[in-house]
Amino acid sequence: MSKAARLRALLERKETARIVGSRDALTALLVEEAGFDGLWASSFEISASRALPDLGLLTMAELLEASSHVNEATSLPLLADCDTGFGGRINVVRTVQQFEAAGVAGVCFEDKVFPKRNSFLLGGQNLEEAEEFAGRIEAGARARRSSDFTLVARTEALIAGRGLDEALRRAHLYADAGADAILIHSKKRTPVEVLEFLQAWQARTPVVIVPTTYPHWDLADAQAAGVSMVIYANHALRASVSAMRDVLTEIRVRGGTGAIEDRVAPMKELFGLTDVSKWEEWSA
Ligand code: SPV
Ligand code: MG
Repeated sequence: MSKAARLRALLERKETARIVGSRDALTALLVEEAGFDGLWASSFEISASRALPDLGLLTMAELLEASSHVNEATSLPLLADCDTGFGGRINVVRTVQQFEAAGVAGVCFEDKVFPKRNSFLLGGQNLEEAEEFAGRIEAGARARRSSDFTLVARTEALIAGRGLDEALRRAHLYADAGADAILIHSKKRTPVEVLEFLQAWQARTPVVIVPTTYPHWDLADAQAAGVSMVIYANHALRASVSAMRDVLTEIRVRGGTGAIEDRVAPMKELFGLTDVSKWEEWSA
């Protein structure tokens, strides 16, 4: 089964799938090792790992390169975060062509105006006109070579404070245009507005969520409510930042690495993760 077919099967199965934000190949390996179903090439994480804010600064080629590294590291399917699609319809078409050719399983586009701002930043959000965005989805759907390649349309209507009716209107337009799944994003501290959306949506397509601000919503409850896929979008990066800060402070304060030696992964573990013995067989 191709990675694209596997992503599609994850979205269509009964059990809620869980995918994890991965900014690089090593993160992807750890996500696979931990037993998750797939990967999310997060524009927030990839930007942050280059010390850049998530403001649509990275080009399509930069996100494609980072996504390819993530994709090649494991056999898990990758859903790539392609922000607003880097322009108009023709840019979405080329994005679909390039990501599909790279073996990525699917792409996600969001209905904000370029350059987008991360959904959790304070301040307003500019939504793209719904019909214009639907046109991009329609063009992207036509541009793919394999019908298994997944197109996720993400509406930011709730993030922009435009309410449930507007979120539903947009989601229906995007599904009419050929989106395979809808990502409904919310920045509320509870899943209340996502639940309202799910109830009204009636499973017209699979629904994807990013529960960053409502982390206590039980997976079983999300599944019962009809969520097809959960994205843990940024936790591996945030865990790394916390761990690196702690260790670096301690090394500086203590004047050496002795005290933290048993808190960092042994070199042997990295040799294993990077498959050094397999590579050395080539030179033997
Ligand atoms: C990302 O991880 O880049 C996302 C999710 O798009 S969010 O940060 O919630 O916008
Ligand atoms: Mg993003």
